[in-house]
Amino acid sequence: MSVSKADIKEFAKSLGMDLCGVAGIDRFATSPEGSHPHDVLPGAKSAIVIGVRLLDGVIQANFRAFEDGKTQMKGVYGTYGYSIIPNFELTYACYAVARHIEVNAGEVATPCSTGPMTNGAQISLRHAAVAAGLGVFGWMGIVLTPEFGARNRFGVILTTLELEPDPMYSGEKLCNPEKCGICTKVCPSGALGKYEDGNPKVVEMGGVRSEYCQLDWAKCFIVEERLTKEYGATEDWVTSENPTLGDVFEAHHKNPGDEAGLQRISSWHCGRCLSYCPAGNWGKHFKSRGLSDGADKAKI
Ligand code: B12
Ligand code: SF4
Ligand code: SF4
Repeated sequence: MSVSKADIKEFAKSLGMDLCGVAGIDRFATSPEGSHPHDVLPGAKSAIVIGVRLLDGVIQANFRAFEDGKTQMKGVYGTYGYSIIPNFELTYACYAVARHIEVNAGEVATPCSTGPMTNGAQISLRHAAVAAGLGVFGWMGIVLTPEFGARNRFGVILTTLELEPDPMYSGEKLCNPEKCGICTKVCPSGALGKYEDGNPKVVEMGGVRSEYCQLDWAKCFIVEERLTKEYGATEDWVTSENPTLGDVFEAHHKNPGDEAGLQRISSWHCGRCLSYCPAGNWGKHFKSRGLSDGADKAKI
């Protein structure tokens, strides 16, 4: 039996996926060595990207924490918006799609890791989502879709099955960093550069040039993993003012485990950039329903 792109999209939908797109491997021509799809699956001809939206009811839990000080609400985001449900949903769906292809088309299909708790990053899922036409890089560096703004998570299946690629995204402009900059403003640790400071990352894929800010990983990690007292730790596990990734990894090992549920260290303490990004009709989803007073009300 052959398997078409339409079959795969229908199948992904039946698994609860909100988004599905296909990229040809030529769109990854500028990938750095080691993170090209052929480094993961030699002979891959297509990258299938699936995505789930994050529920409004889950994102609003972040607003209760950021705007009302109800920090226990972060568990809702952690479980249903970050490390547990979206990752496992995507992990199972990647596996099911890969299995569907191997069983029905007789081609090889490799499901990639989806994020926290699923061990490693074989390729950049953000780049793959853009290459599959699902959206664009927002200034904050993650992918915005017209349907859900930044509030998506992605998974990738690489396959030797040749599928017709979807066009690159060419719809309404989703990010205007020169006018917006909300992600940079709400980031508590200054991990996201300002548009006016220049020096963005530049990527060319499928004939489309994208720019996004240089993320300071170490500064984001410090907040996400609560590595200083300022962000809720019992100790300053990181003491340097300009920490390196090495400082952060060392701190990560020193930091004793907390009430992290299935993880040793809970890693969902932030997500402000994703939650307040206005793309994907943020006002209609949150402001007009009285769920958020907006980024200006977010306390650090
Ligand atoms: C590690 C990681 C982090 C790290 C580093 C983030 C980063 N931007 O790299 C930290 C902890 C800081 C982080 C934070 C968050 N993350 Co995160 N993270 C990841 C993870 C697991 C790996 C990212 C990775 O590969 N980094 C490797 C380094 C070296 O990345 P890099 O500097 O960009 O360089 C690589 C690529 O850029 C690539 N590359 C460079 N040029 C080119 C050109 C081409 C053509 C191609 C193809 C590739 C390519 O090659 C480099 C080497 O691999 C991905 C899942 C995944 N597998 O992609 C999720 C992922 C990026 N995270 C995600 C999310 C949602 C978040 C948070 C919002 C979480 C939160 N707190 O709520 C924040 C957002 C912070 C931000 N504004 O970026 C989502 C983004 C979804 C989306 N809408 O796009 C992802 C895709 C997970 C998922 N399953 O959906 N994250
Ligand atoms: S997740 Fe938080 S700390 Fe990390 S970049 Fe976004 S706003 Fe900044
Ligand atoms: S918050 Fe504004 S500048 Fe940042 S990614 Fe979203 S739309 Fe772009």
